[in-house]
Amino acid sequence: MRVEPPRPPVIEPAEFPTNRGGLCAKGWSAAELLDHPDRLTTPLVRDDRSGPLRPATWEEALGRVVAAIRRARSDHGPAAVGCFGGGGLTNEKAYQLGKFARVALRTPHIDYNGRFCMSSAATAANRAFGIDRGLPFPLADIAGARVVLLVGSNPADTMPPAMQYFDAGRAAGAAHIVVDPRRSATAGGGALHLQLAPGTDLALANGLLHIAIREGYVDKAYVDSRTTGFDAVGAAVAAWWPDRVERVTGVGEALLRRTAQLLGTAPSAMILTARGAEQHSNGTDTAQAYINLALALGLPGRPHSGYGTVTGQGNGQGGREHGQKADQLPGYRRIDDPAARAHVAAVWGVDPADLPGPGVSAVETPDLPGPPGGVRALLVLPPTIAVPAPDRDRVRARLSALDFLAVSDFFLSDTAALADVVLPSAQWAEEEGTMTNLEGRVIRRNRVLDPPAGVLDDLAMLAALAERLGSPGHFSADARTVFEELRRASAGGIADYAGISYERIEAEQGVFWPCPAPDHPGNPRLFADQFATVDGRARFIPVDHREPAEPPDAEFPYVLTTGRIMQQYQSGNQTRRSRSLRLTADDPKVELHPDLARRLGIGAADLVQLRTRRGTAVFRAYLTDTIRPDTVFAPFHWGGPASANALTDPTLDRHSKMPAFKVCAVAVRRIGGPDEKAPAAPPPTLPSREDG
Ligand SMILES: Nc1nc2c(c(=O)[nH]1)N[C@H]1C(S)=C(S)[C@@H](COP(=O)(O)OP(=O)(O)OC[C@H]3O[C@@H](n4cnc5c(=O)[nH]c(N)nc54)[C@H](O)[C@@H]3O)O[C@H]1N2
Ligand SMILES: Nc1nc2c(c(=O)[nH]1)N[C@H]1C(S)=C(S)[C@@H](COP(=O)(O)OP(=O)(O)OC[C@H]3O[C@@H](n4cnc5c(=O)[nH]c(N)nc54)[C@H](O)[C@@H]3O)O[C@H]1N2
Ligand SMILES: [Mo]
Repeated sequence: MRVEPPRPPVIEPAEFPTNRGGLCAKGWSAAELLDHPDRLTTPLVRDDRSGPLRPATWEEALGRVVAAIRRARSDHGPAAVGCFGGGGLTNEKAYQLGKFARVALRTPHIDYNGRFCMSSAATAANRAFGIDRGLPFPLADIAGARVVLLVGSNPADTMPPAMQYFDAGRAAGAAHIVVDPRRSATAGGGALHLQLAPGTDLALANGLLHIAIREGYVDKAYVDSRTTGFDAVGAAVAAWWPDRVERVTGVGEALLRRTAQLLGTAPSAMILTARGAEQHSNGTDTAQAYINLALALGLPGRPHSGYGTVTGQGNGQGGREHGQKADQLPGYRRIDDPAARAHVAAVWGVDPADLPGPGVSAVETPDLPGPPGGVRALLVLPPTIAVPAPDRDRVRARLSALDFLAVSDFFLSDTAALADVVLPSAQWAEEEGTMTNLEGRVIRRNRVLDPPAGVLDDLAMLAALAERLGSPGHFSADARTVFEELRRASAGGIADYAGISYERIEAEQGVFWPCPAPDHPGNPRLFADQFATVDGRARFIPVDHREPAEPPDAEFPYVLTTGRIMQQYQSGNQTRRSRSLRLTADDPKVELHPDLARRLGIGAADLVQLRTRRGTAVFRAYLTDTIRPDTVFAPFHWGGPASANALTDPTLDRHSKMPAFKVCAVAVRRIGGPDEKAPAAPPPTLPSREDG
């Protein structure tokens, strides 16, 4: 970014090995948000629950947070205070928040929005490989893969700068097979499109492995020398013969055989999953089934080959490594491992016996006000909960039932609008730190601007709170100092950053973890010789398909799936405020097949109500033959009346606690014509601004 006084700053392309100067529309327009009029520049407090938020000094706001924490602790014990973090935070902030929860608050209850994102694939990769690094190879390797199976991933809309590597592979004749209920922009340019019914990805994977075994595509030497447990998986897929898979998934036998043949005979092949396959109540087992397939074909560790999950948020990878997960300590250590506790406690200068144990997961956190011993006071660092969590109305009710809610953000989110205290935070260009990208490459975020007057960054805010709480240990407000501590805390762990420094990141354009020592080169490609398991072998784990929790029935006859559009980001708290993005996508649309629309009497651009067992939401109809006729697709970027998460199913994956965002039963009906006003609610602003 180039900053020339006066503002606004200008974003320009730069040579960097991951994106090679490419950004998406949201990146190019991100500078618009730095001095946006909605920007929070002073803390806000509420004098009583039904009253409005009003500006306050930092002294008053932090005083209120500390008083609420003390009250919850003395009335109900330390576990009555909870923290909620996010994959948008820098490594330093995620690390500091995890430490703050365990040391300053002494609560087990901290979790983060990656629970809604990465947790299924992370759990599966840990089980199979003993390590969870989203891509175990650089993004650029995709260009060299002769076959790529993309399962529930739409990078053309969700990661446009990554598409150059897919495009390069396609131009060189690679076959890309896309598994998606929609012919997405990514599927459109691929060789094959498997348009399966939502929630049937596991049956598809088991069916492909079944064919691979039958047709002799299994790499026996690899399976014998590098893995364990193949026989049990072979037995588990024996009953998934192609015509049964066709009945369950809706993908024809010929396409299944062709896919297995392409994967099984290619000199190099990659299998990539993303949220379409993972955000299900069987998401972990589904990711596992694709790992089983990759292992049987001998892919992980071979050049331009392997299994990977395409991580989402800017720091989705680093955000899941350094302790803001309920069961985790820095360096991807387990909080229930005595050796890990001893190591981290020594770095933090506390007694290991004083560190709490594992807490509950993100979706369960707002449930806690109910039972005795539950969370009464919650500190939310970045994410928005009220928009991205499943079954929104229940979540909102739970948040309102808390004794105290504090939120830190740079714009008033739907969640912040419910808070007792709102703390204004710095934005990306105004703070230093590191992020770890989807390849496991640790990169720098440089500070090029000062935050607006009155704004504290999150590190300084946490340090101020820790001091006021009289916390043991040291909480620095300086990102470099925190990173130096993170290096020591992660040393010897799975995600080992001990050898990474700000200077090396700068000089080497990022460093891949694990990097245990300053003279270690970092590790761009994992698994060439061994896996991170105790015996160095990867694990096959048998998994079986289960029906989605909520199959369609007479009252809710269709399948709802949700996801992203190119121009909006997540809860929309940032992108819905961007003038240039609003010009192109401010009208929440539900995708319907024209045949379904005709049957329901719905025309193009009509207003449509979606109804599920949780609630209702209103979207404008977008008719497209790229979607299955039994399925509708709604983006989740809007709150208010167009909230997809008023509809979604909160059933959790039993291993990862991931909600079933990608499949539930829905009823669809027309409620108005194309002239009726769009249902998009603007993002929340301060009351004074609404008045004037
Ligand atoms: N139905 C449905 N729901 C979904 C999904 C889906 O596919 N379907 N996907 C899920 C997934 S994968 C994800 S990742 C979640 C994401 O959903 P959210 O967690 O809601 O993600 P964001 O909108 O990025 O929220 C981040 C908030 O933090 C603020 N913020 C960003 N950086 C910082 C910072 O450094 N400090 C502070 N204090 N604030 C910051 C932003 O302004 C924003 O308000 O949604 C999940 N919800
Ligand atoms: N524009 C934009 N880009 C983003 C984000 C954003 O909010 N907006 N968020 C970022 C984040 S946090 C994430 S996690 C990534 C997510 O990136 P992706 O996983 O690519 O995004 P989604 O749109 O959630 O889902 C991908 C595809 O899954 C398909 N799908 C739905 N149900 C199923 C199913 O049952 N099976 C299969 N196989 N496919 C299914 C959808 O049709 C969709 O095309 O994107 C990142 N990039
Ligand atoms: Mo995500």
